[in-house]
Amino acid sequence: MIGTHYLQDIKHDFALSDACVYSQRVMGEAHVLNVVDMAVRSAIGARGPAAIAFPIDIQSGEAVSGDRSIKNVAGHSAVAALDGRRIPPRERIEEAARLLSGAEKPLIFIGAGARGAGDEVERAAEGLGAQIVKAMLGDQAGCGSLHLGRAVADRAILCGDSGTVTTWAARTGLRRGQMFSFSGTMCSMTAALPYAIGAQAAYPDRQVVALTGDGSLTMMVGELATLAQHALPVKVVVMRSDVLGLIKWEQMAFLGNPQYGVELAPVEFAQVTQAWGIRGTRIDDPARMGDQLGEALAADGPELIEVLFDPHDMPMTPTINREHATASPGDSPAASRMRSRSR
Ligand SMILES: Cc1ncc(C[n+]2csc(CCOP(=O)(O)OP(=O)(O)O)c2C)c(N)n1
Ligand SMILES: [Mg+2]
Repeated sequence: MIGTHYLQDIKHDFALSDACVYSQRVMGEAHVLNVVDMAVRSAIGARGPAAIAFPIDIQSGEAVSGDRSIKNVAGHSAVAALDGRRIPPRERIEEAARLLSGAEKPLIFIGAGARGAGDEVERAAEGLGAQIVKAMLGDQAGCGSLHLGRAVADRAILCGDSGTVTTWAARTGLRRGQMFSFSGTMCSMTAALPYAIGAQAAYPDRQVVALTGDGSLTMMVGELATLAQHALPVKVVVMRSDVLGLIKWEQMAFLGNPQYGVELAPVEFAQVTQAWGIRGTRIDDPARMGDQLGEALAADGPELIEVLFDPHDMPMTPTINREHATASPGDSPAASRMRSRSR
């Protein structure tokens, strides 16, 4: 019924193509095997989502026993996953080495490309006497050069979200052995909880923490039901500001306007989750934050930890002075961002 204005008739492969590393529609039974192989290899090789649109008539067919296209040589498709590494040409490496060894104040800026190469990055930094600066996804490199969230477990997996919450998450700091991810390229809101669900399913023995905003959690609140349904012990920390904070600051700082249309109706998230049997903790007093956080993170099952934030606190100052640049993450814990609203 594709192309006939039938119910729910859209070009799924087109709709998903920008968001996926591979998106194809199956065109017949003989097409299935190769498309599935390519989708799996693309997802693994390019580390992104792959989508296959299956027209309903083909869903009930026989995939492998269908006639082969005469162009489709038997056995030319495979699912072998190779650990593909891109290695720059030798002359580029030598050029980089020349540049770095001549540098007076070398600085290494790493992103997700350094994933799994923490040891090598640290060795290079030591040899050069260089500082390491990490982009948000550079924390995947796992090198322990920065300060870390004290409350989370040694091998915790943190999943961040988009908003001013990203800037607070960036200041958490991680220890070696911990993992971090967020929607780094798409910068999509509502990533933290789905990422955390995936992480907890893949690593049932590790502590998984989702760091999200009240705007994001409002949009993905149904995913809390997934935690309850699958008894996934994810700890969801929601930074509650009653506002789409990042947009508010963009309106004021970039556009020079007063804030408009960004306020959220206040929601007591710690109460909402109790309907699913998920325990909720409300943190509104900086003095008790450490204890409450420790207790909630140590609990066995899923937890919702609602932290009240000052909606007027800027995610970044307009200028950076020496004090800002040298402050350690420990000097600006989330607690200092919190306004006591326990009135
Ligand atoms: C799916 C999606 N919709 C909209 C945006 C634009 N956007 C970026 S941050 C943000 C507000 C986030 O609000 P909240 O979750 O409350 O976090 P806060 O900024 O207040 O910390 C919006 C609307 C986006 N990045 N992704
Ligand atoms: Mg908010």
